[in-house]
Amino acid sequence: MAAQGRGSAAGGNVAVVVGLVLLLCVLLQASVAESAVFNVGDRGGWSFNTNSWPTGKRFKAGDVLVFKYDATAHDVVAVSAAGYKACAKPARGAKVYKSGADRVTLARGTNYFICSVPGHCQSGMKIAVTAA
Ligand code: CU1
Repeated sequence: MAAQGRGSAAGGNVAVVVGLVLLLCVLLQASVAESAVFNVGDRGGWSFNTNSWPTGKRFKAGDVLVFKYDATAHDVVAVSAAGYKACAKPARGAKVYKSGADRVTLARGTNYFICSVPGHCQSGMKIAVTAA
């Protein structure tokens, strides 16, 4: 392939294009590596049985979780490990998100979120996301 193109104008152009495409790939990869954006629950959004969604995914501090849901039916509350485990009523002053399209930046360590509507957390509307 390289031998065929050598010396011809067409071969030179192909090499330039390939070089540019490679450069673009490297640049895109670099920007992705800085911080990733995850849609919680993928297409289903933030809903029941989302607790298994983080399984097998790799998160880093600074990555962004996007919670999409019907704001009249649900919310998102950042809770402690104990609050997550027990599906406890969030403590006063807990960070509550309720726009229906919330973006939350992950802190290093494990980040816990539940829906505070009674019964929802117990139905799996909870996630624990560990950011490296
Ligand atoms: Cu809910």
